[in-house]
Amino acid sequence: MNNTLFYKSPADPNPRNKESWNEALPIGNGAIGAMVFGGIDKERIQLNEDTLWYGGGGRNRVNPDAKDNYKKIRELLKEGRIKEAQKLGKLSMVAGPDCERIYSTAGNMMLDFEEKAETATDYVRSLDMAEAIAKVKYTIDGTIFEREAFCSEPDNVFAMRATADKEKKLHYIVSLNREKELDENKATATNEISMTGIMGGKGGVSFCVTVRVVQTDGKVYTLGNNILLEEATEAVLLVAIRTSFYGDNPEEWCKKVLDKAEAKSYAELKSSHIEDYRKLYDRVSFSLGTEEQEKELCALPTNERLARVQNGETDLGLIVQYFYFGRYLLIASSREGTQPANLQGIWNHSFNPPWGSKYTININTEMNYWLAENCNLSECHLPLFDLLKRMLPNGQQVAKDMYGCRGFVAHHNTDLYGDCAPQDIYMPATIWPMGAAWLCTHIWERYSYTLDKEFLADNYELLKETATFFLDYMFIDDKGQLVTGPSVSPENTYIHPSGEKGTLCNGPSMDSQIIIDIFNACLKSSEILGNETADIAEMNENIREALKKIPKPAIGKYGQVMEWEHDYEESNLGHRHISHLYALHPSNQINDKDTPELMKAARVTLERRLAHGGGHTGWSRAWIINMWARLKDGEKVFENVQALLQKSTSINLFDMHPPFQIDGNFGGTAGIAEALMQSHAGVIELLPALPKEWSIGSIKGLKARGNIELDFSWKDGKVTECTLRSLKGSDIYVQLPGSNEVKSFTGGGGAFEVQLPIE
Ligand code: FUC
Repeated sequence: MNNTLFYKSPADPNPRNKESWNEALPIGNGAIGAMVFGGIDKERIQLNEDTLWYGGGGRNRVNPDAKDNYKKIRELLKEGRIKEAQKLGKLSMVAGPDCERIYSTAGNMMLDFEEKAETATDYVRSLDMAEAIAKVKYTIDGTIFEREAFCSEPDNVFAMRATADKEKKLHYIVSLNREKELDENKATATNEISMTGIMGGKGGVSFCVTVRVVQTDGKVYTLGNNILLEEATEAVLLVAIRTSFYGDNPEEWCKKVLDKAEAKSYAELKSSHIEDYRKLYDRVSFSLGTEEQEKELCALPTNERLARVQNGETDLGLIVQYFYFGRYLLIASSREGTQPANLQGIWNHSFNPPWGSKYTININTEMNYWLAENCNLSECHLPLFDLLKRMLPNGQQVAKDMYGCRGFVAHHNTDLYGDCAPQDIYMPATIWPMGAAWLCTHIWERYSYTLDKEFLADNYELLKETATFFLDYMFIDDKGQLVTGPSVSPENTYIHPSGEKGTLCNGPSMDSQIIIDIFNACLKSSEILGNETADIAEMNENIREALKKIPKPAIGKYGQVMEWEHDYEESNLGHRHISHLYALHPSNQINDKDTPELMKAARVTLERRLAHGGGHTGWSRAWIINMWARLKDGEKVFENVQALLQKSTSINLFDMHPPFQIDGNFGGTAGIAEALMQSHAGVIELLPALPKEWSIGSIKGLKARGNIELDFSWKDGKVTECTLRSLKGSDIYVQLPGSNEVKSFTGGGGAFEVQLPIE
């Protein structure tokens, strides 16, 4: 039951009701996404396709004056002439146009039924996360109506089967609509309608959405641009969506995909979908509390459970569901060969979504993938590296044109086309040359978990080019340290000793921390790959020299980790970004073995932020959970998981920035895993930050670095059993809660498994 979200009433299917979208249930196959409302007289299926963006790629938006001015800005900043620096930055470094491309909805598929909503009884709609199927069921005049819908990865379609339990009671009219960029909306066969268009902006993709009604005992025909189904007992509705980004002729592609799907029975479509999905989903199972506790609340609809938690109750099962939902969403929005999960995964109803529903890469996109490795969905991580490869040539051009440097740079956003120039005219965020670098730390992260050398070799170029950029770009500042600049500590504001407020600065701490990770990843990768040509050897030598001069995390006057190179006051003490704790999480530069003093400082930092209202966005709260987990504070993990559910979660369990932003879902799931197991410090630590409220539980299938999969259970906070599988034969180092002893196990070369002796 913990795999099912359910509700006793529909989400209002009226597209004018913007609120109810956050009550609908998401399904997806990585490329196609749908929000299922579960309406009675009307059903709305809001559709998405992950390459349906405005405009094309290939624009060079770089401000031609950047190259001649960015070094002047460094000097102004050194001299404390903040206002002048910011003015020059705004005029000479902001790109034109200042906005990247924007993601869009594919539109709505509406189903009109003859029955009146008020006459329905026994209504229930649900999302079965174990099978990735959305379901609706209700009774009208003694007839039970049911629908179930899924997005199939193997068959590339949205499929929905509707049934009535009495013969010939099923009737509906299907139509498609979208408000913009619509060229055609018409019947394309006796059981098929289709809409096509071209997205605005130079090089915009052409798209096609095609719907077909098949496998029915009823009458199917079209009138205008509607499909009518009459006197049926059952019917299957298939939808294909495609844009020219993936290949020519989306219309033809949709037809072919539908022909293929139609040739299979619904049962076949469904079983291949389930089989494909479960290969990923079934790897992990999780429970918290006793079986009785788990059963107790399962009879309550999800919205009621959430309301209870929002009233201060604890619901361990809902935490498990939230964890499952994060994994579910990643599988549904990021499959091999599709686009990475954007700010909304793939689910977006708007033509002008918040922040363009792009890839914001000063935290959000990275957070989307924090769960990919430790929650055993490494394949779902892959689209991110495809995007990075698409960014590379653009980022090389930007490095050259904007900074006169070699290598690869991107700023705080990117889009479908991998645009790397600055985004917006927003001084706290826009001029920040670290986006590609932060994303590239994921290359090393994925390698650490999988030990997949082929993957590392395939992505090494990205690391090398990123490092090359910083070797060219960094400079020695007034403190004699090698730093970035002009840059920002996303998206915070400091107060200069002169009293002036500023965002643009030299040497924000986060930048140095990310570069340290990139440089180390480069050195380690070339050692592993044995690829030291003369060029690479020279670069590695330069990296080693540079590393000596890059500032390490330092402690400021309040005992906090310093956010800037100088110990400035911050103007907003409760700011949602906590960028300077990147070293604590996701990086491991601050940890209790090597840097205990910095661990204390990280705690002070977090407490200061929270005391002043930090964590007010969903993603900020999710990051805080991960940070408390790294600080080994179970109670703070608990408090913040509760707060995430209480303040930043809508009834469909979507994370609310607000508005909906998927990062908090993914970051929240990653943080729950991080509380149960960590492996960033070279040792697998079991239950490093277990809240006392979670004192009984078990988890199967988490992943630790070194390609080690583990299952363990606990009671009263103590591990009762644990199995570790070293899938590539790497040594296992493991530590039980409350003990400093590290147990080590070595295999005979290949994969091996150990059961932990628990005293
Ligand atoms: C960053 C954050 C905002 C928001 C946006 C998409 O700029 O500061 O809170 O999440 O990305």
